[in-house]
Amino acid sequence: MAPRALITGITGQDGAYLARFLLEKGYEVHGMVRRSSTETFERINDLRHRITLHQADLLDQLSIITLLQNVRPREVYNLAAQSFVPTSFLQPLLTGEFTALGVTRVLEAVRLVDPSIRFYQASSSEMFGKVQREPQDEQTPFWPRSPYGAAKAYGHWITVNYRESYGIFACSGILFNHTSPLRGKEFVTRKVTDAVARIKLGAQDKLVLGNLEALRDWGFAGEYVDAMWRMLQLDHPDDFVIATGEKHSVRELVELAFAHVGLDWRPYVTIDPELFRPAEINTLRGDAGKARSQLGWQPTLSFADLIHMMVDADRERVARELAE
Ligand code: NAP
Ligand code: G4F
Repeated sequence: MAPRALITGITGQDGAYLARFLLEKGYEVHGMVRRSSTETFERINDLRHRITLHQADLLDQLSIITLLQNVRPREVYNLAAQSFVPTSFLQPLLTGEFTALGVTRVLEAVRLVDPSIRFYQASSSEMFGKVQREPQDEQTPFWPRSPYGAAKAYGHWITVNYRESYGIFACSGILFNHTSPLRGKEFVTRKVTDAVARIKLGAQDKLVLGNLEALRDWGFAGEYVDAMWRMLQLDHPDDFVIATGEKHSVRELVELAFAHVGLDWRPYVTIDPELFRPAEINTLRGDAGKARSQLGWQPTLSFADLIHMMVDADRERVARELAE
């Protein structure tokens, strides 16, 4: 019988890649979606006939319990969250409800319905915040710099706590920034590649950004979902940093994306101090040595190839939209 997995956040970037990855591995894939007045599900539209979607919400404990009772999955991947850092400063309480307490609600459902379920928590390098060591690994202390980072730190520790208290097979993947052509357009990588495509095709004339000096460790989402799955196949649950080990600035990202279409970025980019954050994370770079040795996982796509792939995908899409 095909193993059965449930993905919360299946409509997001990682959910869409993970659903494809698990289908290829022969899984029966179920996804949790929240009610909306307009159902677009644009990242998973091509998969709709191969997956089963169920309505539930991270805010509603009973809906998650009922979902697990109906689906009875072997693996649960908890990817759902309010994941945009600037929004977490504007809506800190809602972010705490979704991104922190939402984890406890899913873990409580696992504990009550079937404690043998294998559980993956989408933790984040945002927990390292004001970094205490470079590069960051599983032993590096956390110092979150946003309500989102603080909520993820809670989600991480409650996952460890359910493992230690109730023996639940619960893993926390501490993933550094990962992106793709399916990335939300509010995040800086996709904001830049979408703008470059539109500028090249004459549909936009400037790009307004915040802090160009921030450094991030960016990988490809399509490769990172493989690491999530590998964690749940271990003999014993554990926590892993997933990263490339390289860091690049937002400025480098911008230069690279514009150069790929033969443009100099300087005439197009302006800086708006409103886009700076109340507290910034200046630098992040992960050490995924433990994942390499214990999961056999390592990233292969270079930063330049990743950004070029995203610019190419946005150029194709924008050209199609302009032709319609
Ligand atoms: P994303 O594209 O923003 O997707 C977030 C998902 O969560 C969406 O499917 C969203 O549904 C769902 N969601 C939000 N609130 C919900 C609620 N109350 N009930 C049910 N579902 C809800 O995020 P992503 O980039 O795929 O990231 C996946 C996870 O990894 C997130 O937890 C994120 O915080 C974490 N993470 C991401 C990165 C990264 O660089 N991408 C790095 C580290 C950790 P709607 O479509 O309805 O909005
Ligand atoms: O793309 P970003 O918004 O991603 P950020 O804040 O690093 O968070 C992402 O990665 C985390 C993993 O570390 C995830 F947990 C989280 O869910 C999310 O996926 O911003 C990256 C950097 C920041 O330093 C920001 O200040 O880019 C800088 N930046 C400069 N101009 C900008 C902009 N960010 C955005 N979103 N928009 C700008 O115009």
